[in-house]
Amino acid sequence: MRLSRYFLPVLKETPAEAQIVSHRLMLRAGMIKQSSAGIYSWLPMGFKVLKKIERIVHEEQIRAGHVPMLMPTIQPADLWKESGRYDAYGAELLRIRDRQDRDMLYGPTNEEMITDIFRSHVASYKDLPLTLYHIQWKFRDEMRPRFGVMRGREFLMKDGYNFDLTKEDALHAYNRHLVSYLRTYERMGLQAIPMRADSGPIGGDDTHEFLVLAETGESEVFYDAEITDLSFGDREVDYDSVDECRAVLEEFTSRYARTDETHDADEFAKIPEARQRVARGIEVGQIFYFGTKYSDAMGASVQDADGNKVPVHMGSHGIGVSRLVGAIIEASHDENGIIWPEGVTPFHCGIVNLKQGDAEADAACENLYAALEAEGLEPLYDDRNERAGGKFATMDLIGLPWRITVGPRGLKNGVVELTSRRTGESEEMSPEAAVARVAEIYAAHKPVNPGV
Ligand code: 5CA
Repeated sequence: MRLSRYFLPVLKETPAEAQIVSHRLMLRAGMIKQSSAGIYSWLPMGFKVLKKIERIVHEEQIRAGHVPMLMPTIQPADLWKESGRYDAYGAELLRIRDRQDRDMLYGPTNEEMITDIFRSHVASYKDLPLTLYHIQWKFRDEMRPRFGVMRGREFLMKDGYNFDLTKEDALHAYNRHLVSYLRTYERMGLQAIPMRADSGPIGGDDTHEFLVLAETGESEVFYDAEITDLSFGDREVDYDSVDECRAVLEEFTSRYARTDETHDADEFAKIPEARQRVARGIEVGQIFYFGTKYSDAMGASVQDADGNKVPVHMGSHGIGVSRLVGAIIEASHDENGIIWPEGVTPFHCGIVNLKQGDAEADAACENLYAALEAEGLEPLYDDRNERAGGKFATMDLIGLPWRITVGPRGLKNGVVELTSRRTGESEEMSPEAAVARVAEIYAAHKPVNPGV
């Protein structure tokens, strides 16, 4: 993409309404525009990051054996009356009436709808286990939408639902989700810690939230410092193996780590004092096992091997896709702007032309652009007639992890400059070497297809 043809409405001033750094940077970098409280348009660069996150979520869900689909945003109220949540959910549920006077709602989550789909089409234990998921916009009429996309009213969520014959099978689905989530967040450059939480309006006894530690997080968390030494890395886990998934769950959940909702001061006190941590975190996902809550209420059962009709055991599992954009920025920025992890960066590499209009500099930039594209990478070329200082400031603000700077002086010696946004370190090398280096860096983050 050439910046002169893109739509990147960066702001010079820091917007007064934004209280936390990710919200400020998303506005300043021209990623989002508020349309009304807690509802945003995703401008081109914000949209690109959102799609990259979505793509990683899809890839890891499919790797875990979960099946993608799409349910509508608007749901009939009747389904929610069946489960009892139409009244129980409270004011966060946006109730709508259509022209036929039918009660509808904008879905805040999809347990009822997926249970309805399941009961209409599945009748035998032979069709289990099954996990269906979608990535769809949700609406919750939050009392206090704030912090930009962090607590929106309209937000994008991955929500998945497992259907199993027995509690043991459903607990395996729970563990499998935990493993796949660890892998998902790791690919986004995040450490997200599973913590014992409260299940709220979704219901059930077993639930973990995944929290990214950040001072601006909305949740207060209590944990054993040893937990931050754990890293999932790029290990391969056999998702069909009950033992392998359980081993990962035990490794990542055996130490004390809880949100304030489930915090137990006596248990916490048993941790050696030097390891006790009280901090704040951003909830980027949550997994639930709620047994037969919805299948009992809505008659979702299958025939078991003996011919008995039994209700299915279920769980639901969410990832805050749009919230993750903010969470990643909270975890990765400096005073000059965003620092995207390679896995989610909107463009792989910036190209800054120090002397636009200089025949040699222009040609070198065009060649770099073509060579990066030939490697399957997406460069963002700042080809505007602007001063170098302004171009650098924009690149730092929008946070591409790598930048190649091209100027007449370097070109005389056959070199360009490759700069890391994270460390600020620069190295001179030939244009070919710079392209090869950038391609090598991204080999571990194989370029992601836009869209699904
Ligand atoms: N049905 C279950 C799991 S599919 C569910 O709705 N879980 S949830 O309520 O925990 O939401 C899943 C994730 O969506 C949360 O972990 C959080 O990351 C994200 N989320 C929830 N509310 C908001 C909001 N108002 N704005 C942005 N993201 C949100």
